[in-house]
Amino acid sequence: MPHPSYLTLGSEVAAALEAGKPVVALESTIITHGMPHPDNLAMARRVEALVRAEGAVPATIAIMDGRIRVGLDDADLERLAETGQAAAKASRRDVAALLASGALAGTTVATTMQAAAMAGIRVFATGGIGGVHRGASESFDVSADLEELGRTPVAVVCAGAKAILDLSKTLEVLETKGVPVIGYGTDAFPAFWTRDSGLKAGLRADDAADVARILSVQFALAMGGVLIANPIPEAAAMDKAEIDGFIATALAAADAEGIAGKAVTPFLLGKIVALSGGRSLAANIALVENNARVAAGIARALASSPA
Ligand code: PSU
Ligand code: MN
Repeated sequence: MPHPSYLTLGSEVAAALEAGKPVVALESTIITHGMPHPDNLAMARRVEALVRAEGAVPATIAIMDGRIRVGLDDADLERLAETGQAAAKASRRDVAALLASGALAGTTVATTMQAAAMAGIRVFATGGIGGVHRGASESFDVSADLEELGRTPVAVVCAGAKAILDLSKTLEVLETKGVPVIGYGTDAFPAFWTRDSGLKAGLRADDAADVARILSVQFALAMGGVLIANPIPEAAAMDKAEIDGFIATALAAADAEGIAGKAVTPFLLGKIVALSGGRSLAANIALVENNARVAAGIARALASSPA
């Protein structure tokens, strides 16, 4: 168990967990580094409301004032959204130093999984996970999200990995780490802004109960995380050729400006929002909302399935 003084559960989250009610973890790097203000705040609020509407309790996670906070109030969401990229982006390696300094930080998929597991939350919704970057054979840039999925028993509902990445290599590493990848209502591995990367997810589930059956076994065996790949809704999906063009332009700009390390993903996402005149942001918001709804359904199915 983590040292209790570093983990603070919101009262509603604590009560729900105590009573065995469904809870959905939500990350905060998507608020601080993934979207511009004020869209980030509207997204954070709406995602929490959608989780509630589906009968689960939202637990947005962040590092604030020397604590890992699980379950935030509206003032906390505002603080994260307004601070934006001036906040830290907390990956697993940053957690101790950020707690020691008391700095404000958004938690990535990796760190949110870690915190959710500490708190006893099994289901987590995000936009798209990090993965193997293009050119990783030279840069070695592989997201800590993949490592965390291999070792931490939390189900991550996403719209695939962000298509700025090398999706084929990302799936290879997920296989190496022993992570089941479940297409939700699809055989395909989705590509974040589009529904089909041309690659296969490997497993398929067609409803929340289907997913919960696999999760129950995975968690009973303490086998690590599970990726649930839920494609962006058809109506919100972008045109593949168009988004591929934006990605290529953004990658070239990152290269020209020498962007590296943890700055890469926020830089590329921001660039693509600008290039698309905000349309990629609208798609990103739609897919996160869709993931929140599906995650709440899975959390409900898991809470009512025999342990
Ligand atoms: N999903 C989104 N937008 C985001 C992210 C996910 O729709 O900004 C964030 C998550 O926090 C994820 C991070 O962990 O991007 C990946 O960062 P990196 O590639 O540096 O590991
Ligand atoms: Mn990286």
